[in-house]
Amino acid sequence: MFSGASNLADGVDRAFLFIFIIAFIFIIGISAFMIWTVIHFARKKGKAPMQFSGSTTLEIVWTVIPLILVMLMFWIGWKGFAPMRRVPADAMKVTAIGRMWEWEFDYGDGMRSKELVLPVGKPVRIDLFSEDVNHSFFIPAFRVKEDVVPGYENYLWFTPNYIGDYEVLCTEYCGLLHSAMVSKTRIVEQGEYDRWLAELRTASLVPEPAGLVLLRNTGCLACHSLDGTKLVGPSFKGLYGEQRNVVSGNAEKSVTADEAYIVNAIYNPDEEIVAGYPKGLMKSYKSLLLVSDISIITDYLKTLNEVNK
Ligand SMILES: [Cu+2]
Repeated sequence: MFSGASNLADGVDRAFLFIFIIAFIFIIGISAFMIWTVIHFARKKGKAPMQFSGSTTLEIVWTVIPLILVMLMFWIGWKGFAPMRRVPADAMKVTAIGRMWEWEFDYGDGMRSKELVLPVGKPVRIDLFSEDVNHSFFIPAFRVKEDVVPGYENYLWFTPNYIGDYEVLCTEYCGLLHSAMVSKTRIVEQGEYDRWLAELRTASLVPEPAGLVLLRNTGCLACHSLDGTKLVGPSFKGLYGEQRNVVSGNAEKSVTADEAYIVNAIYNPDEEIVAGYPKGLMKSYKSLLLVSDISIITDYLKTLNEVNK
C-alpha cells in the first residue's frame, strides 16, 4: 500500500491515514446531520414542538462505536510506534550533535561531518546529544522525530530504503536561527559510503589549528563566520588589529581590535557592541573560555588575516 523512504514510514503513514479518514468521515457526517436537523426541526406554523427524552440504544451506540474506533487508533499507532524503540543489534551507530544552530554527525574516532551520509538498506542508530538547549531531530521523509535534550540520552533508528537526499530539521524552537538549523542526509550505495568514510578519516587525521577547534567547540561559529559572511554577529575575517566602530553606552567610538578588546568582547559582550549589531544577543563566555584559551583563539585569528591578505 505504501512505499516509504524508511522502514518505519509505513507504520506512521498507516496510523495517520486511519485517523485522518475517521476524522474526515465524522466531520462530513456531523456537519451534514447538523444541517439536516436545523432544516427538519425548524419551527413551523401550526405544528406543536416535539419533546424527546432518553434513548438507551442511542447512548450505547455513541459510546461503543467511538470506543472501538479509538481502540483501533491506539492499536494501529502502537504497531507503528513499537518498532521505533526496538533497535536491531546490527545497526551501525552515528551520534547527532545539536547546537545553536547546526547539526553535526560524529562517526567515531574524531570523524565528524556536517551532513549525515548513510548506506542504503542498512539499519542505523542515531544517538542524540545536545551541547546547549533543547532541540529536536527530525527527518520528515523517514517519519522519525525525537527530542534532543541536554543531559538526557535519547536515540532513534531507521533503515533508509532509497538512494537520495533528504532534509534534516530541528523541530524544537531553539532560538534566533532555529529555522536555519537545517542539514541533509545523503543516502548512497555501500561502495560510495565506504569511499566517503575513508575521505572523512583522512581529513580527521590532519590536525586543525587549536584556535579553530576552540571556536567551533564553544559554538562561536554559529554566529560569527570565518569568511566575511554576515551572520548574527560580525565575521572574524580580518578582525584582528582592525579599527572598528563600537557603541559603548550611548556613545560611538573607534577602537583597535587587539587582544584586550577581544577578551572584553567575549567576557562582557554588551559593553562594546560593534556598530550596526543589536545588543543582548550574546552571552558572556567567562565560564567557558580562559584568558589563555582566548590567547590561542587570537593567535588563530591572526593567521586568518595573513591568509586573507
Ligand atoms: Cu534546534
